[in-house]
Amino acid sequence: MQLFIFVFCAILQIGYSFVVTNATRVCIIGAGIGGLSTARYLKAEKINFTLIESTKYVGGTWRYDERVGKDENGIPIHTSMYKNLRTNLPKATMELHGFPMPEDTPTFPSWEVYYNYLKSYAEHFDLYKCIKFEHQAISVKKIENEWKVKYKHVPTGKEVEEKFDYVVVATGHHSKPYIPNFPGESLFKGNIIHSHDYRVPDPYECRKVLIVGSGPSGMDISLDVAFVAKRLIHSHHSKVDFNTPFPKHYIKKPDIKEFNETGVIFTDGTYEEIDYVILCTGYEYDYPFLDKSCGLNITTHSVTPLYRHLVNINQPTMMVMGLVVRACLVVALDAQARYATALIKGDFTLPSQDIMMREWQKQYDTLRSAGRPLSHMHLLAYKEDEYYAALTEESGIERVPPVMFKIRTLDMQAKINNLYTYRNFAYTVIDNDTFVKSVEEEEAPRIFTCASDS
Ligand SMILES: Cc1cc2nc3c(=O)[nH]c(=O)nc-3n(C[C@H](O)[C@H](O)[C@H](O)COP(=O)(O)OP(=O)(O)OC[C@H]3O[C@@H](n4cnc5c(N)ncnc54)[C@H](O)[C@@H]3O)c2cc1C
Ligand SMILES: *[C@@H]1O[C@H](CO)[C@@H](O)[C@H](O)[C@H]1NC(C)=O
Ligand SMILES: *[C@@H]1O[C@H](CO)[C@@H](O)[C@H](O)[C@H]1NC(C)=O
Ligand SMILES: *[C@@H]1O[C@H](CO)[C@@H](O)[C@H](O)[C@H]1NC(C)=O
Ligand SMILES: *[C@@H]1O[C@H](CO)[C@@H](O)[C@H](O)[C@H]1NC(C)=O
Ligand SMILES: CC(=O)N[C@H]1CO[C@H](CO)[C@@H](O)[C@@H]1O
Repeated sequence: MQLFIFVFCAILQIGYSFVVTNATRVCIIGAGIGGLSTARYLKAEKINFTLIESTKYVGGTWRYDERVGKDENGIPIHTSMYKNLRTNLPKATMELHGFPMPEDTPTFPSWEVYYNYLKSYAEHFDLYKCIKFEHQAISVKKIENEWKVKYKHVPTGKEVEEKFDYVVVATGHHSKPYIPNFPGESLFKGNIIHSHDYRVPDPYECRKVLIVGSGPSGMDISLDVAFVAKRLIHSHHSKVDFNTPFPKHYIKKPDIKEFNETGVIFTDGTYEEIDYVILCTGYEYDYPFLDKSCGLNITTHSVTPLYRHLVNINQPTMMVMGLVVRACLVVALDAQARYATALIKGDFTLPSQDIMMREWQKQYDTLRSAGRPLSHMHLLAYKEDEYYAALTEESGIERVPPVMFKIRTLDMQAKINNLYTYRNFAYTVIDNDTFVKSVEEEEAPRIFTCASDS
């Protein structure tokens, strides 16, 4: 009997595809775009799942919350939204499969318009009743052939343990701030926050503000704060040649050398007096609930080894969604959810663990020999469309059309040309490969309320 079980399990392990029955159980962690999409497709296939979400809400990071720190249940506030945020990608690249946004949606909607879209998505596919709100995953363990997931009802602390065949991790990765240490920062008398806690520009009115970092948040928050600040100092080392006509009170600086009581000395030896610092230094990958038995190696900026940036090679019944960067993340998440569903349903089987590992090792070696950091493992960038093609070729899911990548590329160019005007363009999809770019009516320029620009 024992031998029989062993052989049976071994067969299951080689193919990595269970026969789906009503007994197959999937655990989805997180009800942001990744978790909601996965729930939608599993539900359509009548595959049994449990979706746990630590807050009372769907939509993940898209639900703005004016609070920072902890919520009413003592859980760290997850969202990194700020009040004036508008999407940095046009709506065409942020639409979920077969669920168009309302006609009157602006090309670059506010967080609020987009969040309402996500809520209507959850309503349309009747997902609310499938979600265990205010339940937080606290431990995920692989024991023999099963996943043991422990989760907690946060208001009462009551813990539950459930067994699953598959685990889909969809907890996002824009929530735990990455905070570098700077020499002398403990001397500094001003206030330092991370962009995760940035909400409104009001506290910076007529102040001297230092923004650190030039990622999407660094660029966008710089503009938001510059409207009210007296002086906006932007420290970064991006090699991108931003052509934006910044106002005169926007001052570009290199990296920080050190802080003192009143300000910052930069690596070029110059000094600026500073009242407030906003660190737009990005986020850490953080999956505190994943036990060692999951077989993933998680560092600040990497999660390895993964197949297709999604499947945990050491435990291929676990998927970690949305790790890719420099991509249309929403359509990427949607495609990953369809791929995951096809895998669980048994529409296709994964290659053997050996083959997946060898492929991963090849990518790793290429990266390392090019002297690039491990974090670049998750970079899609110009390989984005190839990624969608590969997902489809392997799993048979409907392909994300190449037009998505094309629009993102042009939007990125427009952003580099002028951060103040890139949202004045509209992108209309014509077919899978083509789109039309047009100029929308320009908004009235916002004025700088403290600094004069003359
Ligand atoms: C400021 C900002 C602006 C952005 N702008 C854009 C944009 O313009 N266009 C674009 O395409 N993308 C943008 N993004 C990227 C954005 O992350 C994705 O659009 C998308 O929201 C990611 O969805 P997700 O489901 O992976 O994660 P999230 O939206 O982060 O959702 C994760 C969910 O998991 C829950 N959770 C976390 N831990 C647990 C746990 N232990 N147990 C249970 N539940 C848990 C959280 O409460 C949350 O609801 C932006 C991100 C940020 C932070
Ligand atoms: C899912 O599985 C559980 C446990 O076996 C069962 O109680 C429940 O009815 C199933 N749900 C569906 C929709 O099949
Ligand atoms: C901080 O350093 C600058 C540049 O050296 C100097 O001008 C300023 O007085 C220093 N501040 C204090 C409080 O020492
Ligand atoms: C995890 O990855 C880091 C970064 O590549 C590496 O230094 C470390 O040895 C790895 N740990 C394990 C257990 O594989
Ligand atoms: C667009 O692509 C989808 C998916 O590959 C395909 O089903 C559809 O026929 C294509 N449409 C056109 C007009 O080519
Ligand atoms: C995968 C599977 O077998 N699903 C079935 C579960 O039970 C419902 C209701 O009896 C069926 O409709 C599904 O096909």
